[in-house]
Parts: sequence; structure tokens; C-alpha cells
Amino acid sequence: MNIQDIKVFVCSPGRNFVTVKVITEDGTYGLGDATVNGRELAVATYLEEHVVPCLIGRDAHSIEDIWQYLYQGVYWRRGPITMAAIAAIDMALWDIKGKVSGLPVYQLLGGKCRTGVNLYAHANGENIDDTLDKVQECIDQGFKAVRLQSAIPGLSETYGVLGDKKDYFELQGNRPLPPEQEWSTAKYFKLIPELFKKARERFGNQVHFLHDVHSRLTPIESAKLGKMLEKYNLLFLEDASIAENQENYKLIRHHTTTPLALGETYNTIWDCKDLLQNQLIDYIRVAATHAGGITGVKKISDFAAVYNVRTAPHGAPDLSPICFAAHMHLNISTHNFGIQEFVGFGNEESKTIFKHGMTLENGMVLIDDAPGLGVDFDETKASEFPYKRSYLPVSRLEDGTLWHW
Ligand code: GCO
Ligand code: MG
Repeated sequence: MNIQDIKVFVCSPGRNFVTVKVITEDGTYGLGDATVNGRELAVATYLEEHVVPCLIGRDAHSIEDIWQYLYQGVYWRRGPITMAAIAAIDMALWDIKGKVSGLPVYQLLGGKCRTGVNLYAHANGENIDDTLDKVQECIDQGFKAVRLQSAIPGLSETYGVLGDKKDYFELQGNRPLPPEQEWSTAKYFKLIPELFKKARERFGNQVHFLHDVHSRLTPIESAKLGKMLEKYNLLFLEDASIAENQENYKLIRHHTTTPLALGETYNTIWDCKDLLQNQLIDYIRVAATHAGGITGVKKISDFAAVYNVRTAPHGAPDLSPICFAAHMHLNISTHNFGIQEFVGFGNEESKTIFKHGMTLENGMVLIDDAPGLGVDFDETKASEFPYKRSYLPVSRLEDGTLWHW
């Protein structure tokens, strides 16, 4: 069953998405997500110029061989652009295999390990009380785990808290350049223990709590934060420090029993190999779109299982519903799955483009038994929302030094 055509679409229903459609000679098609937030056209060009011509005429069933052909077969390996391109092709090929066999992708991956996929929701507030009111809303909606983020007094803007802006695109106003945000670890440290103290006082142990540091702390500061938060019993502390140097996490790990999660920007097993085999983290957060698709994530999950590390896939709104569906098939069929980040199924515009049968019930996502990934893409509707240049913010310390965003 040979590949006849591959199309790449870039649309912006409130934010940019890069979508790939692989079509076989009998007309079966599969879909993949190749979105790299703020660098969308780089992946689209990589696919159109460098990947598509090599795949026409190849057998769509040879998923592993095509994955290796695009990974090992290219002298320039790894990196987010390459791996997102591989990911989108890979998802589309799994989608095709499912459609041709009449089975949902999770059946091809080994079948169900659980009935539904546990989620954590976001509570992002302008201050502690506002965050706690948002936690209550999440509990009322049935979520059993909630990530708490709060604006930091004295800093102009805080990660995760957008005020009256609905997304980072709107935050940039009419000037599509990276917005600049301030960071102060001292101000952050004044707020965070207080946030979790009040959260436990108000909610007791009704739900799991999580928090995303977004990589702003040094390793010793992360160790200190982990220790301060131990008594509030977090499910995990995410992206405490950057781990380009994976050794950093030894220092954090040796000081705290707060569980650690990492990996939303990782692209291959090589980015997290040392973290996993040294048991320095508890959850690996790789996303199918950024880590080589279903095939890439499966390799990482199986390796993680050896070290008792569970998966907690990235679920931000810049991953399209196709990636989310790929995660659902992985999550439901992966024994060492932990929890899935969830921020809803997209805005109203994107719901007119991406159609699927996933439903939310009692803090879980349930998937239907549609063959393949179970998502469809309306090309005509997508063309009504053309690409808009957009950037994530950058971060600076109060003296102007560039810092991790
Ligand atoms: C998360 C992430 C996101 C990222 C975003 C970047 O935990 O959901 O940290 O908020 O910042 O996906 O594109
Ligand atoms: Mg994060």
C-alpha cells in the first residue's frame, strides 16, 4: 500500500497548527501533528522540501523502517524540527494502519491497560485566592488532579497566568515579536509555599496537586523548593531546572522526596536516558509531536518502565487534537502511564477543523473505537484560518539578564 501524496497544512484557529496528511494509492489517509510553537514554518518547509519527496512510493505499512529512514538515515539527527517532522509522518502512518485494519491505534499497540485516561487540569490565578477558586472549579468539574500556578506579586507577568489575554498570541498584541516577562526567584519563593499551604488548608487531600516551575530555578534552588513543598505532598513538581546537563538532577534528587517530572521539550530517548536510568525523575513528559511520534514515545516509555518512571505526556494547547489523540492511544495501552495534562479539547474555531470522538468524564478522557487515531481534519475550514506569525515570551531577571522562560 504505497504512499501517493503528502500534504502539509498550516492553519491558525487562535494559534498555529501544522498538520500532515499522508494519502495512499487506494485513497486511505492518515493525519499527523507537526506543530513546534513559534517555529511552525521551519517544520512545514522541512517536511515539504526534504521529507515528502523521499516518501512518495514507499510502503505506508513500514512504520518502523520509515521512522529509521528519517532518523538514522539522515546525517543530521535529532532536534525539535526533525523530530516533529518524523512525528507527524509516524502518527499518520499509525492512523493509516488502524484504518486499513479496522482497529483503533491502541489495539495495534497492545490493547487497553485501563478504561480511561486520568487527567490533571490547570488552575491559573491572578493571586492565591483566585487560584484556589479555580481549583474548586476543577474539582466541581470532576478532576482528581490539578496544577496550581499563581501570578507572582511584584512581577509584571507570570508563566501560565495570562490575565485578560486568552493566549500568547493575544499577549503579543499587534506586534508579533516575543513579549518580555520578568523573573525573580526571591519573589517566587515568597509565594509558592504559601500557595500550597493555603491549598491544603482549603481542600485537604481531596485532589492531587501539581506545579510547573517552567525551568526557572538553578538545581540547588529546585532542591530547596522540593524540600519546602514536601509537606504538601505534590503528585509532581514539573521542570524544576533545565536538564540540558542531566547530571543537574542528581543534586535535586538527593535533597528532596517531592516527585519530579521533566521532558516536554525532549525529542529523543538520548535527551532523557541518564535521567531515566539513574532514576532521577518520576514522570517523563515527552509529547508525541516533539519526540518522534507514537514510535518515538513508545521507545522512551518502554525504557522508562525499567526504572519505574511513569509517563505524563505534555498536553498544552499548542499540541493539536491529533497529538492529543495519539497520546490517548499511547496512554490507554501503556502499562507505565501515569497522568495526562489536559487543557480542554481546543477553542471553538479549532473544534470546527479537528473532529474527534473523545469525551471527558469525571476527570478522565474516554476514547471511542473509531479505526486509526479517530480524528478528522477539515481542510476547507482550516484554510479560513491562515498562519499568523507568533512567538512565545522570553524571560529576563529584574536587572535585564536573559533567563529561562
Ligand atoms: C505545559 C507547558 C506549556 C509550554 C508550551 C510552550 O506544561 O503545559 O509548560 O505551557 O510552555 O507548550 O509551547
Ligand atoms: Mg510545562
